[in-house]
Amino acid sequence: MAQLRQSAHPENCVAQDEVEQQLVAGLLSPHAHTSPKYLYDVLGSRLFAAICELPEYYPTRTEAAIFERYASQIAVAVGADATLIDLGAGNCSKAARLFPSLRPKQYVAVDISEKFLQEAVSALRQQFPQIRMTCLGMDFSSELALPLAIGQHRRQFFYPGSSIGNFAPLESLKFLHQIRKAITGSDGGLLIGVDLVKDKPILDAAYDDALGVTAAFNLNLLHHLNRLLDADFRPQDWRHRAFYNEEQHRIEMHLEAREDLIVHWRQGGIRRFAQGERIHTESSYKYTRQGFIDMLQQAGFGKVQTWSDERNWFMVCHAQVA
Ligand code: AVI
Repeated sequence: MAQLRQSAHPENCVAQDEVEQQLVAGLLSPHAHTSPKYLYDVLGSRLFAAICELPEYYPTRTEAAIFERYASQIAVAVGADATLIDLGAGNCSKAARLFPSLRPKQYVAVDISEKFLQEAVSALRQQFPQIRMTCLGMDFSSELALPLAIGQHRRQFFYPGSSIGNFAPLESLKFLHQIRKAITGSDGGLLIGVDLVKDKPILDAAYDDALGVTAAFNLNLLHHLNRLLDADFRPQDWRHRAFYNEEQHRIEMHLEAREDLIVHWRQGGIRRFAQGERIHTESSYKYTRQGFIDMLQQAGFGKVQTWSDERNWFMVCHAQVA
């Protein structure tokens, strides 16, 4: 299930006109752009799951291998009996794999679609009856306001998959700061997966795979926009473009017009695109180990422990409150 993803079905929870206003403003701007959350309608979420299986897309399996290899050290850092708060939980499978080693007291699954969470969590309840489980349907990308009923004790946030990379650095800092503020006691922390800077050809291939699954994921956004805006985008008029921007340390994903085009949407909305003009649909920032540790500390965290794979392609961090 998808990850900035906090918005698997944005139209279900944000007021429709707010969605429309945000999308139209992005499309009409000189450098057209859309928020990556709109990549995750039902088909988009399935395509993202397929991306995670691709040979070129290393983050998911590299992170899983780190969690497996260092399970006992990570468990010591997190500590038993925590309130494990899984941001963008999706089908909860990543957290569930850690339950036997982390042994949390309470598990709080947070994602945009509460219905989807309920299904995933009810299966887990039978498997792990000793863990109290709660589902929270909310879009935490703009504000992280947890209900008072969520345990204040040993809050350990879990944000895997390098979803942090889909925020621009300043937004990431703001988001990490919000997590820090939501950790009420002195014994909480954050367990987070971060994709690391590496050679451009590896990154380019991870976001432009030979089978064209990432291209389909990107182009599917146009179907989603058509539904949200009553627009007339034709995926065949657009080309997937994804590349690593070495100066900005980020993958940029765009849709590029194959020819001069006019797109219409509801209430007379219209945008001309010249051949080669692009819509920027996602950025995926890559960090250095020290750069990310500095950001965690700027956000108010204290001691940071990190674990990585042999190639140093991906990193799992545990940050304690200061
Ligand atoms: C969800 N997120 C961390 C993915 C990434 O790598 O930035 C989304 C993705 N976009 C294309 N491929 C994967």
